[in-house]
Formats: sequence, structure tokens, C-alpha cells
Amino acid sequence: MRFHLLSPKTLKLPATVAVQKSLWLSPCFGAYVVIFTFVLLATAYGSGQAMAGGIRFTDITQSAGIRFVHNNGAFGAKYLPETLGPGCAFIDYDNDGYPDILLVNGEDWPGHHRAASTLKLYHNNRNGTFTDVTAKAGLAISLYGMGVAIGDYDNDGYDDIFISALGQSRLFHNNGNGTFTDVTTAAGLAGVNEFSTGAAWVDYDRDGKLDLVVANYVQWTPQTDLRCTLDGAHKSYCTPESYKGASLRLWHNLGNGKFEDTTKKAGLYDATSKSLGVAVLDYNNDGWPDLLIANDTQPNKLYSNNHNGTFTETAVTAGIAFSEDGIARAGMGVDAADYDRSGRPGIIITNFSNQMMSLYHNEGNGLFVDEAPRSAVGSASLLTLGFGCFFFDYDLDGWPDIFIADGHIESDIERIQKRIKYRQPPHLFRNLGGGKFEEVTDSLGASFAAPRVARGAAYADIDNDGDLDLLVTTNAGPALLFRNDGGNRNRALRVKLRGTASNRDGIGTVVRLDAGGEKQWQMLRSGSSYLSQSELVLTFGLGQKMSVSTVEIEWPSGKIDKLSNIAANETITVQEGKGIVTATKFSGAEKTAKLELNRKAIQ
Ligand SMILES: [Ca+2]
Ligand SMILES: [Ca+2]
Ligand SMILES: [Ca+2]
Ligand SMILES: [Ca+2]
Repeated sequence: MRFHLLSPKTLKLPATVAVQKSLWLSPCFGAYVVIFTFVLLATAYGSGQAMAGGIRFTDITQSAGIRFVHNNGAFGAKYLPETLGPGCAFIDYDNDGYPDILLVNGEDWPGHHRAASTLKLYHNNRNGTFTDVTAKAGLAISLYGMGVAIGDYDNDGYDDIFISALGQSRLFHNNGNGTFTDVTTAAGLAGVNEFSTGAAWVDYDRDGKLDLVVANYVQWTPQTDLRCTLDGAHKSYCTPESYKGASLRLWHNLGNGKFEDTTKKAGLYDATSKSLGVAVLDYNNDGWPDLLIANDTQPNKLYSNNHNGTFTETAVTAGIAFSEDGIARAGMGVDAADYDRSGRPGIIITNFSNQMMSLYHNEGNGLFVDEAPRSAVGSASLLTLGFGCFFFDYDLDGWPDIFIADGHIESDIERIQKRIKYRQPPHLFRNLGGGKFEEVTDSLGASFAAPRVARGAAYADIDNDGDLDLLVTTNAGPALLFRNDGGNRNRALRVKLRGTASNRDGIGTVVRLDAGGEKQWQMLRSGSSYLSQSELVLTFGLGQKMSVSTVEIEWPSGKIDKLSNIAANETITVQEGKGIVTATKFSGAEKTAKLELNRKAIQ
């Protein structure tokens, strides 16, 4: 029986928890509160989609010790790059199982120097706090950084850092001892002077070595900066239509620490693109990674992998190049996931204000259909300008939800367009199954739902309690860390991969789960979102299931590992060809198990 009337709002679970905490000290209230709480929990469990209510994203930026403010160098000239950054990433650079934080920064413009600003690396202390280890790590480097991609390009077991930038992008090799070395020149990546944005590590030729795709925005320098105005009087940030496009670059990994530019050889050269977002997906399920590029005011590109080192562009025939009415929209961030258990990855792309975001359903015949206009996702995103975006299962019910970081590019946009704000709340769309979503942003906490000028966004389980926490950057503002409180009332299985024949990170691996007949799958990928990267661990929400019947791991090498009867609420590390090498229980797992016992006791 399903108690649909008992919505999470009716239950007011967080209020109950607060009451419980305040009265807990009093023994005479204790027994009453315990029973009351368990009755509520039991009622909630009975409602089927129970555990969605009561989840909060708690702003722990201050207590965690994250003290970052983005320097975009703005001094009044309104240079185009100022309004677009920065990105952020989770990287477990010391392999202790706790994701650390990398924040990309800009710098002052030449001739307008005020203060030094650098990249920032924060070490996760495993107790809710982080320590700034930037200097010790050798990353106190100034550059006009935009985005970041994390991957172990030399397969030594330590994740490396690529920073996309205005001018020269950089590759930092992880030395395995807490320090990094700038290997840009040695790797053959030096000498370009571009406006680079989204980036992703992908083994496009499946030779076991991660290759690198780097998107470029437009041809821009301070000397060629144009004057645009919204009101005829004040300078504003130009739209990319004012500038010439720039091709992305594909860097093929030669395996000796060096890369070669294979952009043209691979058929990817396209100087008309104005690209921001990069997502890797296998949209036609042929086992080869395809590339999706979100373009701003130019048609999006979908590069289908030909299995021979080349790609064929298919976005127009696939139906994702333009909006339904034939307009090239302002594509920013991008991600792909099987959101309706069709077995195929769908796509989200964030667009400009007065444009809905895109929610493309993969029809399985090479075609995508934009479901946003007929969905809560479309109407809710019409007035917002989205950047960072991804599918992630915040409530661990087994259905991927959608997070969108919003914020306009023009600080005085409200003077010109009354309905559009500079600071905008994010969107969190809860997946209801069957291709349906509902916005739940306002229920997740005041700071989480506050309007901001957000750009980058990434997720990871920072506290090893099984649920996914959030990192968000803001333009010329702070980076924010939100802890997921309550997501782990449902159970999960987290899968970390260790490739041997395949790349060490296992990027490109497809993991398929069967939990009592309910099937899910995900592909481990670098890139996605906007200028940002989430952790390289897969999280599968299991609802209230105690275990997973089978796990099938299909590596990029073609090898398949099969596991069976895996307990929920743990992170398993699976080595290619060997199976599980470690299994670590979530730190909150004991608490969840106790609740389960109590639930059984009162039934
Ligand atoms: Ca770590
Ligand atoms: Ca490769
Ligand atoms: Ca969900
Ligand atoms: Ca967590």
C-alpha cells in the first residue's frame, strides 16, 4: 500500500529530528521521542518513495575551512573571459579514499596587477575539515585558469591535473608524494595560445592510455576585445557572436609522457565552434566513446567514434545541434546519463536565460528528442542561465536526479530585462521515474537555494557516508561546499575502478547492476558539467535494498568482470581481471543498520 498523501512536506522530518536533538538530553522525554521518531520513520518507509523527504544540502564551506574567492581580474574593462569562470574538481590526489578539492582561479590582467591569486588544492582531513596544501603541492601557480579535468594519464596510480586556461593551458603530473610537477612542455602541450574551456580525459582509441580533449571558446585577446553595450551607454560583456570561433583540440597520448595533436587526423577540426561544455558518452552503445560538445550560439556537435581513430559529426541528424525551432542556443554545461532506465544515455545541456535547458531523450535509433518543453525541467529553467550541470542520485533511490548551477553573465541585466536576475538560485530536479522530474530546490536548505552567480559544479562523497556532496564555484565570488544530510537514509553501492590492461582510472568502463531485478548502469567519465569534474567513483542508489545480486564491469579493453551478492553501503574497489580488491563500509552504515533493526522491531 502506498500512502501518497504523506508527502515529505507533510511529514516534516527535519523538524522531528530537531525536536529529537533538543529533547534528547531529558530522559523522561527520551522514550516518547524514540517511539515517535520510529513511527514516523516506519510510516515514511511504507510510502514507497519514502526517503526523499528531509534531505538537506548543508553549507559547510566555513567549518570545512574552504576560503577561496575567485579572481577574474575585472577592473572595469569588461573583458569577455572575466564572466565565464571558474571550474572546480574533486580529486583524491593522495589515494586515501577521501576526495580532495581543486579550485581553478584567474589572475589580474597585465597592467592591472593588484594581488597574487593561484590555483587552490585542499586536502580532505577526513573529519569534515580541509587543509590548504596548495604551496606544499607545488600548485601555487598564477594563470588565467578556466576549467579542470582529472585523469591518470601515465597510469602510475595517481591522478593528474589538466587546467584549461586563457593563453597556455597546463598539465600537472602527480608525483605520488603530495606534490605536482608542471609537465606542459615535456608533454608536448606547450605553444598554444587559446581561450580553452571544457576538457575531458577519454581513451578514444581504447589503447589503455587516456587522451585529452580540450574545447576552445572564441578567438579573443585583450587587444581584439570589442565594445558591446546592452543600454547604449555602458559597456557590457559581448555575446560570442561578436567573435570568431575556435576549434577544439584532441591530444593523443603517445604513452611516453608525450601527446600529439590529432585534431585534424581525427576529423574534429572545426573553427566555427564556440565551445564550453564537453561530455563523453557512448550514445549508440557500440562500446566506443563519443564526444558531445556544447556550443554557445553555434550548433552543438556530436562526434560519433568510428573505431579507427576518427569521428563523424552527427549532431544535426541526431537532433541535438539546434533547438526544436531551429535556433543554435547558448550551450554551456553538459552531461549524459540513462535517466529513465531505457538502457541508453540521455543528455542535458544548460542554455541562456529565455532559453530552456535541453533534456534530450535517446530514442535508440540515433535520434534524440528534447523532452524539456513537456517537463518540469523546461519551464523551471526558462528564465535562468545555467552553467554547471549533472545527473547524480542525491537521494539514492536509484533514479539519477539533475543539479544545475545558475547565474547570469551581466551584473546589471535586471536594468535591461526586468524578469532576469544576475544572481539566480540553482535547480535540483528530483527524478520521479518514467522520465518525470520535480523541482525540490527550496526544500534542500536556505543557503543551498540562495541566488548566486554560480558557474562550476562537481559532486563527490566527501565524508564517506555514501551520499553525494556538492561543490559549487561562483564568478568573482567564493567556492561553496554543501554536505548531503539524509541522502544516505537510502542505501548505495559505490564502485571504484582499477584498470590494468585498460587505463588505470577505468575511465570509459561501463558498470551494470542488477538489484533484485532492478537494473542500472553508468559509465565512468571525465569531463561533463561546466569547466569541472566530479569524483572518479560511481555511486549507485539502491533505495532500501540490502544487496546487489550481480555487478558486471565492462572495461574499455573489452574484458568483463562479474561479481555477485554484493552488500549495500560499501565502496568496492574492483581491479580489472581480478575482481574486488578492497571493500570499505560507509561511515554512516552502522547507523543505518541500527535504524533498520528498530524498524523491524516495531513492525
Ligand atoms: Ca584524499
Ligand atoms: Ca588512448
Ligand atoms: Ca534520485
Ligand atoms: Ca556524503
